[in-house]
Amino acid sequence: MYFSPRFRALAAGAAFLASSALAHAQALPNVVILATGGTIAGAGASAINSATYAAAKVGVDKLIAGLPELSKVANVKGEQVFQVASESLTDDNLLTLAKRVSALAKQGDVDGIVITHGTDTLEETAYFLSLTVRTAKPIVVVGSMRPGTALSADGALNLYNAVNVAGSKDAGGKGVLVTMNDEIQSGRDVSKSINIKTEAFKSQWGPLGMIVEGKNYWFRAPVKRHTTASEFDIDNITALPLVEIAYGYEGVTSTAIDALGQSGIKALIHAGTGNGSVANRIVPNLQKVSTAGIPVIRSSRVPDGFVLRNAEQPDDKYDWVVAHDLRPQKARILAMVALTKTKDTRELQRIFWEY
Ligand code: DAS
Repeated sequence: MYFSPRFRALAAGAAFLASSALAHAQALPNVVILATGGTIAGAGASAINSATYAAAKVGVDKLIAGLPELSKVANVKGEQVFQVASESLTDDNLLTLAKRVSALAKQGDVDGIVITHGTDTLEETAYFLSLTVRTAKPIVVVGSMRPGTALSADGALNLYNAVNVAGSKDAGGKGVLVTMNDEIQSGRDVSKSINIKTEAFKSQWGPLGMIVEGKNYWFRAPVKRHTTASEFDIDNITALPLVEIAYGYEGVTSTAIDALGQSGIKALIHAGTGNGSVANRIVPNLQKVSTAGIPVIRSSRVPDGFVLRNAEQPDDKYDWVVAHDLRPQKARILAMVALTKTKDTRELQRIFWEY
């Protein structure tokens, strides 16, 4: 078969381009994006609607197609796990998501995982994954405060940063991470602290690092147990025990505590005032919960600081557990996970010191 010099030159050029593209793809990390909904998948009626919009509208393939820069930093695949606003996620959703993350993390052709998520309960999902997914590969949870249709939307850069971090070898072994507003936060420490600004996610212990133009700058590493150092494994968890939160405030009555104590919960988080303090008139009600075999865990409604054991409340005397620096919603996540192994209050207190 005769081929003209021109044809042979074109064929050689095409082969070179194909091999270069393959080499480029092979050089890039493989990152899977698991989409669950939220504002990062939201859409508003006009560009000025930065706060009025519908969450969980845009599919993962459209999110990826709308960000061609991703293909320069990773080979990206998307999966639509859920399409909901995160305030509506359930404990069963948490189990499903974590099991999918765990399965993907075991695959040799997956280098990192990104979860796009609503910002309302992003902090709980990130902590749950950090406690239960046994992998040293980067897992990054990301959301946005504005929908992609809004002026100065933050989702695109947050997602670009998340994929960059998930594909970075130096992001491994740091627990589950959260990339919001140029910062790389610890999934354990971070909470949504402001509900109408893009600089919404804070940790009282500060971010682990920052990401600028696709480069990670690290300033600290987590010291609490997580992922491969965790004693918990999502592959061995089939259900999460029911744990609820009772809020403390001036004039509080025992109505909520009494009702929760009868509701079949397996632990009660008390979001107390100040140092996790409990109004003296409801101590007997909490003691009734404890003596019913339901561990009482003292957290605080105060965002920062940490609850001291036996400081203003006699925890040893009442056999209560303290949640340390965990906000009530985070304490609930750890309590659910811990209760899959033990309800012994001394063991629970150890777990709250270590995770
Ligand atoms: N409703 C919020 C949520 O899905 C929207 C957001 O901020 O992501 O968490």
